[in-house]
Amino acid sequence: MINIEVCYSPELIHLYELEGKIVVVTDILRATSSMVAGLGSGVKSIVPVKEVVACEAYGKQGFLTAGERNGVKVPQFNFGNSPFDFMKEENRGKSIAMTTTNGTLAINKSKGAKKVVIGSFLNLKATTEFLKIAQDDVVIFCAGWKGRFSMEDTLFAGALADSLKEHANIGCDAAVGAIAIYKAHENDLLEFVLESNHAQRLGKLNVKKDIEFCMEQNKFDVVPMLDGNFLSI
Ligand code: 3SL
Repeated sequence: MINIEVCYSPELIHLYELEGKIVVVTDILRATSSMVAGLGSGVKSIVPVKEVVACEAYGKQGFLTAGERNGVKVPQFNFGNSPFDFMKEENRGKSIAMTTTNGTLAINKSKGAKKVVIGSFLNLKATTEFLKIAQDDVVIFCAGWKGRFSMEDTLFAGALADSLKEHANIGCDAAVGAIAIYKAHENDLLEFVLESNHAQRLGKLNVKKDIEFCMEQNKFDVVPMLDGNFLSI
């Protein structure tokens, strides 16, 4: 039986053994939702980088550039962090360099794992099926917000752990807690997330439609995976 753990923050990931395991990175609002939406809509690859300057360097090599700081588009980039930007027809077949406050940082902190995959509600079922077949131990890694716990990532961790629990050992209290929070709110997920700190932050930036879209389930049958520095499907 596989073992499932949940890590609530990049500040805690050093406490987890990643070697030989699959890490599922999640940043529901909005980085991993945008990645799934983009790659599921024909984007060729995404390079997640930690810093704006690294993204700009990829831009000079012909990559599209995307990302935010504090939720706001980096001015010199092609687009910000809205899933609707990533799904644009004109991005098909293109490669995007992306940097975000928390999501791309978490991906870069996962690189010691056997495999790093990208999870969101948009590809929940596909991620579940992938993990059932892979049969490796799993760490669900919540990107959080600047080192803090975030409700939307925890809900996804709970949903994913819950969907695997008949095939897995729930290996830590963080996973038990995430499942309990998810089960308490599985029928009012969007309403509950709209009350979260980050949804409130994004609400001030006028991107409620992004939040609603990121909470939709199973719109994409893809599991983006990191190969070197590149995410692709
Ligand atoms: O922190 C991140 O990675 C972003 O997803 C944050 S935001 O939703 O774009 O503000």
